[in-house]
Amino acid sequence: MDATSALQEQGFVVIPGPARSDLLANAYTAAVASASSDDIRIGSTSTKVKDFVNRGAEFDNLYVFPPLLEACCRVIGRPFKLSSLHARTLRPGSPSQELHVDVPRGSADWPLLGFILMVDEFRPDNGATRFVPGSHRWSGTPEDTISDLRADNSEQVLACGAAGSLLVFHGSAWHGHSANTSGDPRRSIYGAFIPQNGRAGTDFAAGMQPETRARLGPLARQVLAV
Ligand SMILES: O=C(O)CCC(=O)C(=O)O
Repeated sequence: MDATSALQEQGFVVIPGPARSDLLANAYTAAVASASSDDIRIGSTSTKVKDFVNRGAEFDNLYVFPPLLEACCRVIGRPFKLSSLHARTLRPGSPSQELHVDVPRGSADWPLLGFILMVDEFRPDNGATRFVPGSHRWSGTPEDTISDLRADNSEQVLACGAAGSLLVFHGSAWHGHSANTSGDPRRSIYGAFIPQNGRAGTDFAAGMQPETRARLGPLARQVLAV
């Protein structure tokens, strides 16, 4: 199945990403190490660092990557903008995340196009994102339908890929990270696009650093709505 059909039929697809995996890993390490504590959130399974629009030129080509914008055109189908771009390190020993959808149908932020850039390889043992294929077309949500949202689902499929791969998905697809039973962190940069009239998770205009603004071309300005 080609990438367009996979996204349409299954609700997710893994494609080659925009950056060399070794350069990406180095840039991620440096960006996370230099983040101030205000920008870091330590959750129960993951450590997150916000706003990767302002953490270096190495990340600029991600949110204007042509296959990602083409996926937005197909899934969102009207003018869209970037809503968020964060880093997530899923710590070793973390349990599965609850199956969920990213926004409710009917919200101004729907349809949402999600993406996850795999800084490390995503494998069955390190928390690869799990999806229930085709669920983006169902009207029900996991909360309405499933009693144990963390349990393995009989229909779930793991979105595995080499470091540097890009996972692109429909925000209505039932998904969540699986358990990281490996001894290593699983690192990623993740974000979402929403319709232009939706409410972005990050106000990129307010947080824009002068050096970032100086690098932005017309396409990036449009995508960031700045
Ligand atoms: O990192 C992942 O594999 C999925 C994360 C996710 O779905 C979320 O945080 O909403």
